[in-house]
Amino acid sequence: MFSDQKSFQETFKKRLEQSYSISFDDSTRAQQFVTLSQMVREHISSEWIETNERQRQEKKQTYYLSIEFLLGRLLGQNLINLGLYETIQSWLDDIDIPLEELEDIEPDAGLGNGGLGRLAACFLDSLASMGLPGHGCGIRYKHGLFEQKMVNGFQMELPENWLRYGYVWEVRKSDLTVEVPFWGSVDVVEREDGVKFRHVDAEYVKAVPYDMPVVGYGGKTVNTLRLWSAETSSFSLNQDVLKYKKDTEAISEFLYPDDSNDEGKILRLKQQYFLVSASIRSIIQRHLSNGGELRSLHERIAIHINDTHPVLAIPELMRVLMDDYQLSWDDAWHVTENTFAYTNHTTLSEALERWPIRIFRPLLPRIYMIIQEINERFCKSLWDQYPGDWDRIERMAIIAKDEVRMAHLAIAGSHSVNGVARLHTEILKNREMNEFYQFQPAKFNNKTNGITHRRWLLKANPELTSLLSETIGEGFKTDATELSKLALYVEDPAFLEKLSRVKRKRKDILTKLIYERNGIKVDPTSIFDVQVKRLHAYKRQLLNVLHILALYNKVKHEPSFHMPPRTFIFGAKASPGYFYAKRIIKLIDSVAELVNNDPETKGLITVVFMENYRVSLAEYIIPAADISEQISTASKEASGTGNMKFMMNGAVTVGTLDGANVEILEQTGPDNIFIFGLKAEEVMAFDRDGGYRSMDYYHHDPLIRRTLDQLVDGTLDDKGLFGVIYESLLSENDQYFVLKDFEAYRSAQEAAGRIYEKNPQQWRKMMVKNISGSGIFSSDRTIKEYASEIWKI
Ligand code: 26W
Repeated sequence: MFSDQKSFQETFKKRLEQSYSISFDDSTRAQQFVTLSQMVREHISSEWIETNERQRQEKKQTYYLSIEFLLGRLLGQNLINLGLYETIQSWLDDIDIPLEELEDIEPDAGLGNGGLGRLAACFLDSLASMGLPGHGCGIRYKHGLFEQKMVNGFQMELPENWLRYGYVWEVRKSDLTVEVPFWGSVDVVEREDGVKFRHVDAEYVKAVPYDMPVVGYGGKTVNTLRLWSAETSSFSLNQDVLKYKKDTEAISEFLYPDDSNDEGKILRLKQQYFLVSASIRSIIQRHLSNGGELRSLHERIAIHINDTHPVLAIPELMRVLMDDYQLSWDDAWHVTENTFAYTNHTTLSEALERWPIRIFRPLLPRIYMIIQEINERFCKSLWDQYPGDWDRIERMAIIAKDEVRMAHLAIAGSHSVNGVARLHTEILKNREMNEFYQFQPAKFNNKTNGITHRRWLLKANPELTSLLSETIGEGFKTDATELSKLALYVEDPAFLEKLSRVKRKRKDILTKLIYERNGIKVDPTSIFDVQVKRLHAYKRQLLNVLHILALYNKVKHEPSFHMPPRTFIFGAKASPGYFYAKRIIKLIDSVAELVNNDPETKGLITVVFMENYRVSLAEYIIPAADISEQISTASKEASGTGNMKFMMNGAVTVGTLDGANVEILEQTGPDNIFIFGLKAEEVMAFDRDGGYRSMDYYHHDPLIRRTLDQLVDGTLDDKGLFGVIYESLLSENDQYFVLKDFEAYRSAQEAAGRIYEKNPQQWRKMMVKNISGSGIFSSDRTIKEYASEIWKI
């Protein structure tokens, strides 16, 4: 099919005509996209089968359980990983089809929200690319993360619909369907070998797997991402069939359904159990069919729990081993503890999952019982270590205060607990999880996040990829640490010139896209200053936008003030129920209105909010950035992964010493990054002891005062829209230290602008240092660490 141009073109045309009963000349880009993708999928299938066969012999496999997989588009990436991209591009070109246009037809598989889901996708790519036996398990949401529509500067949410035209990359495997029980009660059965339990009168939901191929670079390994879809089961005899159908299908309908009421909470809990119950049983079936023993399951299988969402896998494995296969508690626990490893992705306490017992117990009666038993044994072991310390035991218990604490269950049931950047892991050990760390220090370890350079460099930035290839050879494609070779060229003017031409090319492409999408003409010679990530108070998009407003004020009121032209680019979705975050989006829009249209700042300050930020948009934005905004309140960002993507594409970071920025600084050196603001220690000291008064900054800094006043004096709107933001900064004492860090941020930005404008050669060297230091942030490095230190694969 892909062996020579002629047979490729013939097959392509013939299949197009046969599938759509249409002549090739009349076919649409969408039809061409589907046809090409189907051909690629078929091409993959033999390697896919072979990988499966090979892995049956493998000593040990990993399963990565995650409620999110943020894959983005697959056609282009698969072609790259198969080594076919450029070939197919030219063969299609020959029949007047631009491959990029076909790629643009593909909807993003947007089954995730942010960093956690994208990390899971990068990990799958690295596992397959390094030939490791590692598979993903997730949910096939009918609708991924909502589509963001901007209406008068307000975010509106539309249901996303990636399956609308069918999805070429999946294979439905009805024969591997699993039944998942909910509700009902637990029966006690007396048997010769003791008391056994049985979940009875349950309502069953059918979990149907859809498999997606995960093609590794070089095409030798094709792993599997198995996504489960919920369907009605004939095992359930229901009074109210329509209600049962609706309730069942809701399980795999939406990612993160609204959980502000009990009904929503039940649905989320159902999703979590649905994912883990189906996954655990399919993992065990496969293990047994390979001739494996259950007592030594942990020697053949490692299961990773991505944050707490899949943590019910722990009691579920216990249940299956005991109730279905008659293992004793102790044997089952030994297997379970040694099978699971858990990653924490946040220190924000509001994101730590806890389920009210009143919701949990009726929905999952047998699982609840097992968690009670785990809790009792866990508390007993705490008692042995800390006799009489009731308070500590209550703080550490898995069930307490009428709630099930998912993180505590994860720690108790796993042999490994890791954070996602060095600073984050230290904070877990010393603060958030300190008592657990004291109790079992050996469990805790760090695995600094990474990103797959195959998507974020080879795919997203072909221009930079070719320049790198011609400069340092192709080795970096398989071993990203070879990017360090680039450091040799930091003084090479010819290379620096080429590098800046590549950046300019990417900026031109983005400039065109911004014009198409936003109708705004931006200047590609201006500084592209970019902040794209989930909208959250701790990430401080607010600091960025207030700084823009302050610059506007300086231009208007300080005659001697000078700044180089800047284009501030934002992309962010706010969680639908997160009122404050949505208001910040509106603020960005209002500031854009003001500065983009004022004759005094027009062309000097431009603000662009790009709608519906997602993986495929990130692939356009990141390669075009000059400045990467990583400005979270220190101690709050677990790691960040966008920071790494920007660095690898030659953007220079303006950032706080938070998350992985700390490790980025080590790679670039202090002269090639703009670090500012409070340190994590200082933030945590203020959080603990108080002593910060935001009002002082308002009173003592005229620029801050003028800027904040504009939130409420009608400059931006006359309906009082931004009062809540004003209040959060002043009457609510600025929880995220926006005002405290303001001056340091302003001055870091000024320093960056000065170098960009006055010393472009130095700026280019900074770009080189960022690219050459970024290899360590390939997820290949991260996955090697997981594989050797945690999974032992
Ligand atoms: C509904 C519960 C819940 C809470 C928080 C779901 C999802 C979240 C976040 C969106 C989780 C997340 O994406 N965390 C990010 O994980 C990245 C990968 O480790 C880190 O780089 C980011 O710092 C962290 O915020």
